[in-house]
Amino acid sequence: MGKKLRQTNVSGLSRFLQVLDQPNSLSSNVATTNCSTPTVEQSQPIHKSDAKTGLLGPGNEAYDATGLVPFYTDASQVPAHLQKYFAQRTRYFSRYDEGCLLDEEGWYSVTPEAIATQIAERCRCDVILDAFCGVGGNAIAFARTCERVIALDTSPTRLALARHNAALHGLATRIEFILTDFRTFAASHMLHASSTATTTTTSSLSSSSSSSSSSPKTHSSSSTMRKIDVVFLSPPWGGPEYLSAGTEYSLARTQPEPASELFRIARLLTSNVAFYVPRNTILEDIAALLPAPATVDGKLGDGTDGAVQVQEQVEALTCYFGGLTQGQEHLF
Ligand code: MGP
Repeated sequence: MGKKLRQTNVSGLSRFLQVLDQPNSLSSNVATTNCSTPTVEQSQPIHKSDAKTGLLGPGNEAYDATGLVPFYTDASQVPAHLQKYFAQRTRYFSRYDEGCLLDEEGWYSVTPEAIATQIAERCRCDVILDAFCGVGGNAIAFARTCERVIALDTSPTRLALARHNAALHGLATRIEFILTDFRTFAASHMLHASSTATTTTTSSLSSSSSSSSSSPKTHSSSSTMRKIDVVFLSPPWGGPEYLSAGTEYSLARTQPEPASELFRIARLLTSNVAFYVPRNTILEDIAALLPAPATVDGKLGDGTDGAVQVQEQVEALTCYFGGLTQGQEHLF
C-alpha cells in the first residue's frame, strides 16, 4: 500500500501515524451500487452571469458553477496569499486542471485528496453526514465508499462549488447538498427520527450555544429520515492562522462552535464520529471530548465506546470515535 503505520500512546490515546509515500497511490474502492432516485437539494440557485456551457462541458449545465469564482490556470493569475495553495492544487484535487473550483476558504481548508480518500475508506458505511462540506473534497471521497452522502454548508457559494466539483468527478447525484448549519440539520433530523423523542432531542440541541436555533427548519428532503451511520466533522479552524501562534491549538477555537459542542451534537445522531482537527491540537482536548477519559490502550474496561484513535496525517489529525475505532467495529 505504500504507507507506514506508527503507533505510540500519548496521554491515553492510541496514536497512529500514516505517512503516505505516494499520495495518489491510495486507491479507493468505488462503491458499485447505484442510488435510486438521487436528490440534489439546494436552497438557493447558483447565480451565474450566464448559463452557457462552462468547465463541466455539455450536459452538466445544472451543476456548473463556472464564473462563480476564478478558475486559475497559471500562478500569475493567483493572489499572493493563495500562491502556496495553488502550488499544491493537484494534491487537493488530482483533476484540478479539468476545472475544479475553490473559493478562498476552500483553498486553505480543503482536505487533500489522498487524505480524504484515506478517511473515506475508514468511514465506509451506508449514510454519512459531512457536516461542513466546504468545496467538497471529503464529500467526493465519501461518495466512493458510502452509499449516500449528505453534505451541509452554510455558504451557498461553497455548496455550489462542491456540487460542481462532485459533478466533475461524476459523483454529484450520489451526494445530497443542503444549505444549512449542522445544529439546525441535526435538530430537524432528530425531530423526524423519533416522534416520541422529540421533546428530549429538541431540548438537547437548544442548550448553551449562541447559535442554537429555537425553531429548527424542517427539511423536506428524505435526508432527515435516513439513519445516519457516520458523522464527519471538519469545521473551520479559525483561518490559516491556526498554526501561527506556534503553540498548541485549543479545540475551543473551532467555528461556529467549540469542538466539544459539535461533538456533542454529532453523538446525538450516531456514536460513529470522525473529527478532522489541526495537527497542533492539544491531545488532552481530544480525550476530553469523551464523557469518560480513555485508558492507556485507548479502551475502557466496561466495553463502552469511550475510546478515540487519532490518525496523524501530514497536515492534520483525524480522530475516530465509536465503531470507527479499531477494535470497536462491533459498535458500528
Ligand atoms: P495549512 O497548514 O494552512 O497549509 O493547512 P499547508 O501549506 O499544507 O501547511 P504549511 O505547513 O505549509 O503551512 C493544512 C491542511 O489543513 C489543509 O490542506 C486543510 O486540509 C487543513 N485545514 C487548514 N485550515 C485552515 C482548515 C480549516 O479551517 N478547517 C479545516 N477543516 N481544515 C483546515
